[in-house]
This record gives sequence, structure tokens and C-alpha cells, in this order.
Amino acid sequence: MNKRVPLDATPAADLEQAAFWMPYTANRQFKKAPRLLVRAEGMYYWTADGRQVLDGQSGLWCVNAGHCRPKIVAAVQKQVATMDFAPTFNMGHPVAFEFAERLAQVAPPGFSKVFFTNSGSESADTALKIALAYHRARGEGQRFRLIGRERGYHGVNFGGMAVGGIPANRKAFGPGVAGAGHIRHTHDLARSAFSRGQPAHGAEFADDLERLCVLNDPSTIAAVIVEPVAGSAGVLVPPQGYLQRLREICTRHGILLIFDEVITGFGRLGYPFASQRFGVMPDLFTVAKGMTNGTVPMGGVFVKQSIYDEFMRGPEGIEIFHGYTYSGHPLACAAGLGTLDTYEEEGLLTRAATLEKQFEDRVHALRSSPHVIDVRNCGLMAAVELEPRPGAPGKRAYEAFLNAFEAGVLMRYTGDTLAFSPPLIVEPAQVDRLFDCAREALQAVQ
Ligand code: PXG
Ligand code: PLP
Repeated sequence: MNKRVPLDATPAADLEQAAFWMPYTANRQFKKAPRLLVRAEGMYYWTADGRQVLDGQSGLWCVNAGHCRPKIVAAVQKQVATMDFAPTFNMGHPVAFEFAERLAQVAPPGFSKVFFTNSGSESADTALKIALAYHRARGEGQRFRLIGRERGYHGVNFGGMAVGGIPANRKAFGPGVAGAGHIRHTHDLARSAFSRGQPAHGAEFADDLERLCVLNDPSTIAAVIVEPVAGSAGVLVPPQGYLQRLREICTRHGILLIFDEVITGFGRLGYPFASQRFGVMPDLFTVAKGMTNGTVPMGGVFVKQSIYDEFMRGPEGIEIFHGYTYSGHPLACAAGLGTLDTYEEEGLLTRAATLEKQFEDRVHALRSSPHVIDVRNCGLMAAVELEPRPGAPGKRAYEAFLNAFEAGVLMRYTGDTLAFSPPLIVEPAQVDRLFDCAREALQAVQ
């Protein structure tokens, strides 16, 4: 029989028989030595045993305004007591319309329509489906191929998995969707290790798309989806000129370019969206995470007006047979409105730019720590890549993560990479603490 987990569970609580099958977690390892968080405020979490922990990863790249912000909490509380749920299929409610309007105002010019989902994974699959249906509506239904990139992450649903490029996320799950392909990644330790910001070399990696165009005929390709800065794969910053070249090739061949801004959106790079930082506009882009500050699950796909218009030219009736029960959920929209208010009042969508220099200097100082083979950064997003321990890949980063957590700092590890993405309200002294702690955590790793 499953044991009851007390609300004040301490790390010593016995969770070995717990019913919760944890996502992306080594369940057996975790349940033997659980790390439980029970409260959050601003830059901090508190653990079940009462320790304060500095949040160096914005929850999971999502809590951009910091935790439990009053405006967001109040907006959700008010909404849940007013109207818990309302359908958006053939019905509507004002909060969804208002939130979409506000989003269109913060989006780059021209992205005047937004389709609501509930996560980044749903956003990726929705964007890919919109791309296919768009071409079909224009009489180019032969464009069925969807191109992603090695090391890309677009969530875990079938479409996003198929175009995703992290091997472990793909290998157990069969062939995914037909017509998925991949361009090469941009990770280039030999030429670009320890680049500050965008690497100088590697614009030509974009030409790999031309190879796929030759192989498949470009008229069969519907869309290319990339993260402007790859997050999950360990903060891979686009080489200078790379995104421009990708844009140019897509335009030349009539291929839609989708940016997956699930992590980069809502201020992470010092601009509201990565497209603005890099000066390259996609045709569609996906968001989630920071859209509601992580408070209520939500995602979305922004499209250019011309894409929406194409759907509106067809016969009267439902224009796209797609949507989720919870598309535009009232609580999520309320949380989103509170989030945008908070971002705007505190200038958070551009605040990262003011902290970037210190953040960059501090993360690059880790170059001299043991086992470090690369440091990468852009905005308030950074990674430190470690040389894998022979025969035990991933162990060094895991140990550094544990050491830091013991010392009261939460940072993300993935493979042999440590990732840093603090809330955008972070203060310079907290940036110092984050990297002081990372240095000590690395020092103790064999
Ligand atoms: N696209 C991108 C670019 C993402 O980063 C998703 C889609 C999927 O979003 P959902 O909401 O379905 O998880 C993501 C999510 C990590 C990590 O450790 C990254 C994500 C999620 C969890 C962990 O780097 N990114
Ligand atoms: N499965 C069944 C049996 C359903 O009825 C529905 C929605 O009505 C779904 C899946 C999809 O659920 P959601 O709209 O929450 O994604």
C-alpha cells in the first residue's frame, strides 16, 4: 500500500513507495534522498526542512518575475472565485480576449494573432500543425516535411519529439511523425569554446539547410523550427550571422521559419523576445513558461497576420480543426495579465540587459574551475560544460548540482552541463552568490 506523504515531509521522509511517477527524474535515486520544496517567494525557495535556497534556474526557466508575485497571485485568486472555467470552443470569455490583445502588444510588430495552448510542448506541435495547414490552404499541400536541428528541444509530444534533436528524448519512442528531418547543431568546441555571447564562427552551419533542400527538394519542406538559443541542450548561442542565414534560406525556398521562444521569450535575453535581440524575424513563434511566470500552465503560438489571413480566406466555418479543452483557460489568462503587469511595472522584459555584463564576467570566471571545458552565455542564460568523468558521463555535473543545493543554491544540470537562468529580478549580490556557490561546488568535484 502506498504510504501517505505528510505535508511537512522532511528530506528523510520515506518516499520510496510514493505514487508520483516523477517526470525527467531518476525516480529510484530521488526517492531514496528526496529534495522537497514547500514554499517560494521572490528569488528564494524554502525546503521541507526549513532551508532557504536561492533559485538560480527560475523554477524551470519559467519564473521570470520571481516567485509568488502579489499581482499574479491576486489576479488568479480573483479569477478562480469569479469564473473557474469557460469553454473557448464556440464560446468565449473576456479574459482570454484581453490577454491575447496584451500579448499582441508586447510581441514584435506584425505578430498580431496568438493561439493558446497549455505548455511549450503543445505550442511546438500547434506551430507545426499551423505550418502544414497554412501551406495546404495555399495549395501547397505537398509541403509535409518538418525540419528541426540536432540538439534542439521542442517538448515531448510527438511533433516536437520528432523535430527535436536530443538523442535520449527520442530513442525509446519509435519513429514519431513522418517527414521529420534535422539540420546540424552549432556546438563547436574546437573553434568557439569560451565565447562571450555569440560565437564568431559558425554562420555557415545554417547552410546545412541547403543540403536538406537539395536532398528533398525544397518544395516538400513546410517549416524549420529552431530555438534562437538552444536551452535544454546546454545554452547553445547562435553564431554571429547564423540566424540571418537561416532566415534567408527559408525565405528563398518558401519555407516557414518557426522560432521556439519557450525559454528565450519574455525577457530572458534582455529583450522581450529573442527575435528582437538578434534582429531576425520568424514567421511564427512559440512561447510558454514566462508567459504566466510559471504560475498557471500556459503556452501560445504567435503568427503573423498574413498567416492568419490565409486561414480566413477559406469557406465560412471552422478555420483550423485544432485546440485544447484548456486553450485560453481563465486562470491562466488571469495569471498572464498579472504577469504582464508585473513585467511592465518593473521593466523586466529588458532588465536582463543591465545585468548581462556582470553575469557574463562571473560565469566566465568559472573557466579556471576544475573540469570546465566551455562557458557559454547570452542574456541571463548561461552554461558551464564539464569534461565527462571517464566511464561516468553526467556524474560531475550531478555532483556539482548536489553540492550547490546543499550550500543553498539551486542550479540546473543536464548531461555534463550546469545551466544558470535566475529570475530577471535578480540583484547583483545574488548573481555573485550564485557563481561563488558554483565555484565552490565545482571545486569539490573529482
Ligand atoms: N520548447 C522549448 C525551447 C523548451 O525549452 C519546451 C518546448 C517544452 O515546454 P513544456 O512546457 O512542454 O515543458 C521547452 C521546455 C531543462 C528543461 O532542463 C527545459 C524545458 C523543460 C524542462 C526542463 O533544460 N524546456
Ligand atoms: N481524450 C479524450 C477522450 C477527450 O475527450 C479529449 C478532449 O475532449 C482529449 C483527449 C484532449 O484533451 P485536451 O483538450 O485537454 O488536450
